Amino acid sequence: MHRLRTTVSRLRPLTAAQTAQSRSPHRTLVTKGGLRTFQPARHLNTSVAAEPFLNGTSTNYVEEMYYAWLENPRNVHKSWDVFFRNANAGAPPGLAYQSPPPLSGTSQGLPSVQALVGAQPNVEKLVEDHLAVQSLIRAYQVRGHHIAKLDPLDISCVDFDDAPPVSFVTTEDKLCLYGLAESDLDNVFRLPTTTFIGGNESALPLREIIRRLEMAYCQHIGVEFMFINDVEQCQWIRQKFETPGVMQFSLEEKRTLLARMIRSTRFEEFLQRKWSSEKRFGLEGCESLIPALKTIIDKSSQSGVENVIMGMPHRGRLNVLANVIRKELEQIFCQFESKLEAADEGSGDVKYHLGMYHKRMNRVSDRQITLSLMANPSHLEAVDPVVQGKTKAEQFYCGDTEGKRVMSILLHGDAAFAGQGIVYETFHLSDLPSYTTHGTVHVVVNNQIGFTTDPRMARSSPYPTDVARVVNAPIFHVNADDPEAVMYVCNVAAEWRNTFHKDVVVDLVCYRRNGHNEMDEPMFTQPLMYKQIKKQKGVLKMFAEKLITEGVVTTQAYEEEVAQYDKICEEAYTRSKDEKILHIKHWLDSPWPEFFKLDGQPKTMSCPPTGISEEELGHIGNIAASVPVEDFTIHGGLSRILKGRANMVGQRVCDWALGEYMAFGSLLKEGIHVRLSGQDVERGTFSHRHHVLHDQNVDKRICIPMNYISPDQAPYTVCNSSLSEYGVLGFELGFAMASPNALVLWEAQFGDFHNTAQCIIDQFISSGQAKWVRQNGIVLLLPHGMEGMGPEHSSARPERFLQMCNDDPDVFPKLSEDFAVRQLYDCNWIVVNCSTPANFFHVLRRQILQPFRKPLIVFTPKSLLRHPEAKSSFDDMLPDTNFKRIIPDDGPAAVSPEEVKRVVFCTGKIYYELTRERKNRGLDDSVAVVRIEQLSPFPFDLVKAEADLYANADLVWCQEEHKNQGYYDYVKPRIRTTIGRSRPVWYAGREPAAAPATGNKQTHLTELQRLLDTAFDLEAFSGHV
Ligand SMILES: Cc1ncc(C[n+]2csc(CCOP(=O)(O)OP(=O)(O)O)c2C)c(N)n1
Ligand SMILES: [Mg+2]
Repeated sequence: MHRLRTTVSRLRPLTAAQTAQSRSPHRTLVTKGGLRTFQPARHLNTSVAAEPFLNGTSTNYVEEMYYAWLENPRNVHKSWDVFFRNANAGAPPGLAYQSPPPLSGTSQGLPSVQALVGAQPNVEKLVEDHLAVQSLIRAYQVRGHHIAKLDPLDISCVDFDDAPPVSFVTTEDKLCLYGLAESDLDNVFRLPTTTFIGGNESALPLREIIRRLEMAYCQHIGVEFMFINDVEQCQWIRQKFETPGVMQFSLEEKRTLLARMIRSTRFEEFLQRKWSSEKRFGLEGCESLIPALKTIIDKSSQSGVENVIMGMPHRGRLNVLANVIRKELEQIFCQFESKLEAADEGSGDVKYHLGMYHKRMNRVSDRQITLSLMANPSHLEAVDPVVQGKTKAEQFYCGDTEGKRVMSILLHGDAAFAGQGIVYETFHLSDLPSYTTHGTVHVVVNNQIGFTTDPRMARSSPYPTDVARVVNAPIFHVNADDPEAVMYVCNVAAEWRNTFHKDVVVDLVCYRRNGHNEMDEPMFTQPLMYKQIKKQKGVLKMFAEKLITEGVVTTQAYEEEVAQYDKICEEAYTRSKDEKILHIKHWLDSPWPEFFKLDGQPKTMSCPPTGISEEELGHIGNIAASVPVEDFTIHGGLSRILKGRANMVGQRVCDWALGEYMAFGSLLKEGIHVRLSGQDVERGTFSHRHHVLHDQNVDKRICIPMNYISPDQAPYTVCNSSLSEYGVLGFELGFAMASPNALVLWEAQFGDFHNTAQCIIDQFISSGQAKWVRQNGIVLLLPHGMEGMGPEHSSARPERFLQMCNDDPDVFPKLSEDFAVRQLYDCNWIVVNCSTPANFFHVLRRQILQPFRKPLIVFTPKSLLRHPEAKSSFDDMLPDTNFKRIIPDDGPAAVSPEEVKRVVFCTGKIYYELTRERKNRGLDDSVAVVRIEQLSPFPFDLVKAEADLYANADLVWCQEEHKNQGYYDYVKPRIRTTIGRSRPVWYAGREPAAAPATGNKQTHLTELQRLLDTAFDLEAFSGHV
């Protein structure tokens, strides 16, 4: 009602001359992208209340009539003509409408309208009927997918609240739901601009309208798109599915499709024949996945995409490797041979987790294309953000700002897509400026089961794909037993992605012919489903029969094609027997050829000094203290911070934030891209960083001084992320995979939040290299420290990271000249807790200057950010200075070490509390405090030197964390190994506890004092054994 009022009240009378001149331009039928829209610009004095047929639901129809009349009064029925003329002439409310004149047999207006008019007794009925037809069309567009024949098994478990849909035509008796009757079926109705079913016709008989809608929306494709907010995008989709005859393929396309189906099907059959008792998570029941992917790739390649990065779960993975990525078959087959020796270090991984990288010619587009499938863990969907990060990085490094050259495809299982929260987190990155990959094509292998669980127990939404609606991604459900329909939607999906650069989902509704894996008995849990599946004819057979019947191929040609592929498999199988050694390296998804020697080894085993020149320190420091653009007003508080930085530069010292600045700035200057991502990282959670300045007077005007260091520097990316850890950390890990020449850092808001990303840490960061021989230099900045802030926000859980380090606590390593670097090379990740800005600066630079890549975990401070003593002189950052794995005591204790009674080993911020307490107690010459800055790999050599230096001292490990947490369990056995167990290693710290910290400030302080008392009570351990 409201909309009509506003529309009608905007209609205004036209003079005859105006009408003649300006009718057509006001009706925009086709605009950008084929969109047909109205732009109402006329005003007509009439009243809704006084014209009873002008009710709210007739808005569109009246508009349609009005514009048709504007184009040519003959386009509409005489009664409308009279009405609009009267209204335009300013007829008072209620008087614009007159009863229709009697119909004459002569032609007036469109023939279709004539037929329509002939059927309608009066205008009121005419309006109602047209509205009915409009809502009927809309109903098909919105909910046609509810009744589409999507399920090959026809046991559909999609549970709509109102299923079966009551307000739907499908049978003629339902016409009454729309106020239409069977007698209307042959009446002709003008089609609204929101449909393309007419093709070149603007009006159709109702019967034909329904038939075409059923063809478009209710066959083997179900299109879900009407929730999309963008009208142009909706129109685009309507056009793709509604245009008559749109889904036709050439003979050649059909034959290619058949060949792909043969490969997909016969590959699984071959594996089944040769290794019937091996797990392979076969694709049987969804063989059309292979042509689906190939279609998406072909179409994208034709649109200019050169690089496709894919992530997928177990189901059909070997088939994708063989038939999409084109991994050599013998390499796949030899993985089934259990006697193969492993050629690479590390654990390796099972065959259906490994990745792959391959550059080849795309036959359809005749262009080169690089395809990679990322290695992934068993953890379903965990690879999604990793793929997105890698894709973003590849786009970034080749200057592809719109995603025209690099794209990602993500495959999903139905249960995992609906159940795993990481899917949602990943979708929410899809349109964020620093995280978008400009559209991903998602393909769901919807076999209507997850392991043994059927969808009624596995999700609360009708479809497994509903999660995609949050980002307005269109969802194309398709019956996977119809390869042509699959191919069609995949074409549209690829076109959508390459047109709008937004996500799209293809839901392949299929079944799983066998159990979860080939050993599993599905009848235990899904007896009825599997009875049906046993009756189900294979899709290849059905499709081949169809094409043979259509005369597209002969039986003989089909059989020859099958035999030819079987032969290819047999020959590869024979060759695979010659393989004696298994090279995981052949399964690398992200090679860095120039970074390593040809054999994949690092080019050297040394790391140059990580310091920089005085001049550079001064220059970067000045940038950090400045606003390098004109007329930019920053906040007064920030001016003070920048002034403070300028003072520090004048005094040649750095605080934590400035140390970080020096590291980033110097690397950028050396051409290394730096990307810092995480929640609120631009300013820094603790308001210490301020890498992005905001103009206080101009909205969205920002300045990133770090990008003003030097004209030929690498770009600096600093980006506040969505409030996600799992998704964003995965993304950054993927970003770091693309190039070794980038420092990619993820910062947790507080360190303890990292555990919502635990899967990325456990499955990828800690063990990725061992499993997939793939290095990664990602840096995790985890704010950590007991500041009396309560159980949360205190601990980044160092114990967890240390527990996953691969160095042996019981073996004192062989020392060599390159020990420090070799140790780094051998470890699975580096764990540090720096106590000085200079050491933080060095460890960040070492990440890049070392000749290999390792993940780096940094427990970063909170109170030290502003601690007056936690500053470093430029002297500690000059050329020839390096990261210090341990920082020995340099006070009176070190002058007369033999007098020292105790060595307190510690790490991180407790150092400052220890030295203050030591001073207060006057123990500077009898207690040495030694900081272990690099916890892992453990600096056995340097700790030994310290223990030897203080030969008469007892040894204490002091930490502020609880005993069952922090570092104690990690360092104690290693210190003991270092000293040959000649002395005990005592503990000074908090007692074991369940929670990481107390919520009571007073208790916090009491605990702290108690542990300091223990650390400096030289008798504390006497008599203990
Ligand atoms: C995060 C996670 N939880 C549990 C599992 C164990 N698991 C392996 S496959 C599977 C069922 C997956 O179902 P679906 O996503 O529908 O894929 P399908 O096997 O049917 O292709 C489960 C639960 C897993 N791999 N990952
Ligand atoms: Mg499934």
